[in-house]
Amino acid sequence: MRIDAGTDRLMGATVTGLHLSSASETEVAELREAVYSNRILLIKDQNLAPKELVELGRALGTIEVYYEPMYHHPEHPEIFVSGTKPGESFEGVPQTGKFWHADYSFMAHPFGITMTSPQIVPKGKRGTYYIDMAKAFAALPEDLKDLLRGTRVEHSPRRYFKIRPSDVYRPIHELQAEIEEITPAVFHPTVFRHPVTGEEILYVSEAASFGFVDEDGRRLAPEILHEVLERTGQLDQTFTHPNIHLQTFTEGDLLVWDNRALVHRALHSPKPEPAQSYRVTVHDQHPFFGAGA
Ligand code: 7UC
Ligand code: FE
Repeated sequence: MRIDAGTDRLMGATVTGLHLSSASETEVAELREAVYSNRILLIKDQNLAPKELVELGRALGTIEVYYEPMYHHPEHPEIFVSGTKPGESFEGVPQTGKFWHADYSFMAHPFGITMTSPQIVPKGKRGTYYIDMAKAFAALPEDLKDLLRGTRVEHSPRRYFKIRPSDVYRPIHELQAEIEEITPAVFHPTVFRHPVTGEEILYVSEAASFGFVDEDGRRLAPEILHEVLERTGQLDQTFTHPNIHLQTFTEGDLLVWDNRALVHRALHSPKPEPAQSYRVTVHDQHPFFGAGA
């Protein structure tokens, strides 16, 4: 197995020569370590069957099954299906994650690792954008960093919750109330220590964050959230902000990333081309929010 830190100045490493079925414990330990030090691993030539993807998830930690069954693979609920494969008997949810977010940040217990296995990659523009929120935090002005440390940030899925087929003809207020009941807003530390790398992570995303609360429970001005999103690159509609990394991939690859340090945003083909990916998400051995949170 080889792990080559990429030439991209921002993040990512490419892994070649990994044979999962015969991988040694040392190799698996090396892989785990590499996820945190490189943020993203693009593992080549895997072509994992759904069952193998689930097994890998179990080998890495505890799989989190997505709370909304609409996304589940019919035979393997551990797999979240984005998009549809023509000719398949089930349909995945199209256009998922087309907004800056960290997976499950709106839950009380987010997971540390996200893996995706692209099944169909369209010929047109496709990939995933990432921003490293440790680097983004480090680059903020000192007074803004100080203002954010010790505050909490409100996270909720309410803005991007997808209408399900079963929601047709339901009054919108009923659905809104249901979202607040099933996934009530959570207040996470705005800045926490990464339990492995020790870096300070800014846990803020355009999709899920709804403002900051100080130690006395007072709301900070909404302009501060806007400034944080702007400075980190999450409001850049051109995706040319220096913090933004575009990760591309092909069929057969397996993408594994650090869901603590990164926010991501799917880039879906503007043309209605078939696209599909499988996702498995895993709680690793470390507390999500490291010390100092
Ligand atoms: O349909 C979607 O884009 C699903 C999205 C709201 N999930 C984000 C998550 O945290 O896993
Ligand atoms: Fe996501």
